Amino acid sequence: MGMFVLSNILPSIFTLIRPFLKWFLHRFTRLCELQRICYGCSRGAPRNKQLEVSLNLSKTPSIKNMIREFDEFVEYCDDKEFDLLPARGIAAIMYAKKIKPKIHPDFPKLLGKSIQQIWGYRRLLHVVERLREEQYDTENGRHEQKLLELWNLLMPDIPLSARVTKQWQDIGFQGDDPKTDFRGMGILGLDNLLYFVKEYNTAARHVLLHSMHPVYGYTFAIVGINLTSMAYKLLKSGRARTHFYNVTTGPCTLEDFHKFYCYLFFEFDKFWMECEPRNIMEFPIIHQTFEESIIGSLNNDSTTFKTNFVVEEI
Ligand SMILES: *[C@@H]1O[C@H](CO)[C@@H](O)[C@H](O)[C@H]1NC(C)=O
Ligand SMILES: *[C@@H]1O[C@H](CO)[C@@H](O)[C@H](O)[C@H]1NC(C)=O
Ligand SMILES: *[C@@H]1O[C@H](CO)[C@@H](O)[C@H](O)[C@H]1NC(C)=O
Ligand SMILES: CC(=O)N[C@H]1CO[C@H](CO)[C@@H](O)[C@@H]1O
Repeated sequence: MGMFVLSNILPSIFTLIRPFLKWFLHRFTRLCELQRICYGCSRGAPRNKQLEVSLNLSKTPSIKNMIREFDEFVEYCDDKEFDLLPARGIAAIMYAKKIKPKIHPDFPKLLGKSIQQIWGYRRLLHVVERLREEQYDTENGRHEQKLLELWNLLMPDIPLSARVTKQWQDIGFQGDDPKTDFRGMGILGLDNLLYFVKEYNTAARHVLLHSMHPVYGYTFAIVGINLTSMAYKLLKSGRARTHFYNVTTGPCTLEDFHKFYCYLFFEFDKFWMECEPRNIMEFPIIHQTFEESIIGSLNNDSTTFKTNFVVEEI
C-alpha cells in the first residue's frame, strides 16, 4: 500500500521539482538539459530516448512548435525533404536555448544525428502504417507478382500448378488462395515475408523446412504474418526504438524494419523448435513467452538485434 501511494505521487513530485532541478544544473554546469544529455549519454538508444523525454517536456513555445511541425512533416516528406530536418532543428534549439556554436561546436553535430534518428523512427511508423493499410488486391499486378515471387523463391523446384491451388498450403497459407490470409497486416505482411525469403533465402528455407516437421510443424506463412503483427506492435508502441536507434547511426528505414522482422521470424522458429511443442495448440503460450523475451531485451538500452543468421547444415 505504501509503495503504491509512493509510486503514484513520485511522478508529480518529479514534475514539481523538475524546473528547480533544471535551473540548478544549468547554474552549476552552464549547460542546458539537452546539452547535458548529448554529452553525457552514449549515442544511440540511451541518448535519443532521453532527448525525446526532455523535448516532450519542454515548455518553450518555439520548441513545442518545432516538435509539432516535425511530427506532421514526417508523415509524407520524401528523403530530400527529410534531410532538411537536422539543420532546422539545430537552428531552432540553438536559438531558443541561446547556445553559441563557437563555444559548443560538438553540440549541433550530436543533436543533428539524434534529430535524424528520432524523426526517422516517427517517419518509419507512417511508412509501415500505409503498407499495413494497403489491402491485398488480386487486380493489382504488383501484388500478384510479389505473391508468385514468394512461391518461386521458397519452392524453386516445384512450379505452381495454378494461381488458386491447394499448393499454397505447402508454404503455410490457410486455403487455396493466400489473398485472404493477409487481412489485418495487408501488404506489409507480404512484403515482410518476401524480404525474408529474398534477402536471407537459406535461412528462410531452413525455417520453412522446420515448419514442415512431422511433429513440430506449423504454418509458415500464417505464423510469418502473425510475426509481422508482432513487429508492427513493437514499432508502434515505441519499444522497438532501442533496436532502431542502435542498429544504424543514420535514420532508420523500411529496410531496417524488414530486417527486424527477419530477426523475429528466425528467432521465433529457433525458440519454437527448442520448445518441442506437442501441437499447434501451444502456439499462443510460446508466442507470448517469445514476445516477452523480446520486450525484455528491448528494455535494455544496449540491445541491438543482429541478422547474421547461422544455419546448421542438415
Ligand atoms: C513524446 O511525445 C510523442 C507525441 O506526443 C509520443 O509519441 C512519444 O511517445 C513521446 N516520447 C516520449 C519519450 O515520451
Ligand atoms: C498472433 O498470435 C497470437 C497468439 O495466438 C494472437 O494472440 C494474436 O492475436 C495473433 N495476431 C494476429 C494479428 O493474428
Ligand atoms: C544490457 O545488455 C548489456 C549488453 O548485452 C549487458 O552487458 C548488461 O548487463 C545488460 N543490462 C541489464 C540491466 O540487463
Ligand atoms: C549505432 C549506435 O548508436 N549504436 C549504439 C547502441 O547502443 C550501445 C549501448 O548503449 C551504444 O554504445 C552504441 O553506440
